[in-house]
Amino acid sequence: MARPVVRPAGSRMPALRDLLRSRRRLLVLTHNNPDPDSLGGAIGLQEFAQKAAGIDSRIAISGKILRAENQAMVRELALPLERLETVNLADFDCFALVDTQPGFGHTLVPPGIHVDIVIDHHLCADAKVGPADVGFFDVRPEIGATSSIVAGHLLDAGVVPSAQAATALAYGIRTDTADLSRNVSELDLRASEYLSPHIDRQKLAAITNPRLPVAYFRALNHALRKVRMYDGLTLCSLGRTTSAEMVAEVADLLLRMEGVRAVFCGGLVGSSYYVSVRTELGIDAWGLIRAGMEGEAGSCGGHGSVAGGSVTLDVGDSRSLRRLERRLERNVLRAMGASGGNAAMLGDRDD
Ligand SMILES: [Mn+2]
Repeated sequence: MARPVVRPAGSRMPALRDLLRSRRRLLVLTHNNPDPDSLGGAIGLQEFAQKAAGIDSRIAISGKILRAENQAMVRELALPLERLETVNLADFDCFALVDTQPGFGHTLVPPGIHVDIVIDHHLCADAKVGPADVGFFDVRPEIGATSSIVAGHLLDAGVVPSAQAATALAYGIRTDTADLSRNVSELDLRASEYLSPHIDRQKLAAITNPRLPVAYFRALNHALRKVRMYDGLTLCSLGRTTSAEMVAEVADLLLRMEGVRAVFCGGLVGSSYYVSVRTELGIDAWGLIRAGMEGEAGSCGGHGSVAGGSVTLDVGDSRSLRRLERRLERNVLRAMGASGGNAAMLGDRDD
């Protein structure tokens, strides 16, 4: 499959290929509740292992595939995902993490395994490993999507991507960069161009616009009633909600509101309070989420205009939830230099 290519100077591809060639079987892991970028990166790395290094691999996930679009991605592209708890780790002599790093709050690395490959684009204060601990450590916060980094390695190896890998990688890039409109680097553009002729357009359309369950509209309706608008800043705590994805989705939607420069959204799922931050160009989302979660027992990560995190609530009653919501709101308002007294509500108005 490989054809000769002129590789850009400084490509890290040969190091990845050589490491994989020295192993027999690779297991690719993502963060919990994998999103399109992590799934795209995982499928792309599987393709790289097969076509550039000639080794077999499998992909194991933990948590659930939550968003309707992400479920459609798995279904339409027939992604070969297995549950981490059903995989026999002794079958593998190589382990990779994509779109996350060991130590991140939303990532489960099974005890006793050594991670050999880390490919990611997040900044995170909780990172437990660095380049010295991992055979191939490729973390580039300046890149919009992990899928772009993986596609770059396929490109540098001269691999012609399958429709499955090209479509998955392209959808990963598309979701993490909001259609190449935010956090975009030269590599994101180059990767998109490389993948474009190999994408299954029909499947991509089916993934982008899946039917949505009634429960989705109920959760959205509930969320919109909780929106609090300050000058340039919009906050929304969904209270108890269906999934972390719902929190992220509401945050994406609210950033589109006229005049809004930053969005801070949260919602409780089980005993975890998930936070999503979205910002306009010029406001650092990671800085804002760190300011918001100051003093809380939680973890967060992000890059550019997108950040996410979670806080564990030991007592998940509504009083502790409300107290947490108030603490976060106070911190965020202070960080944005806004005053707490003048919120406008979106819901419960007759106009
Ligand atoms: Mn990503």
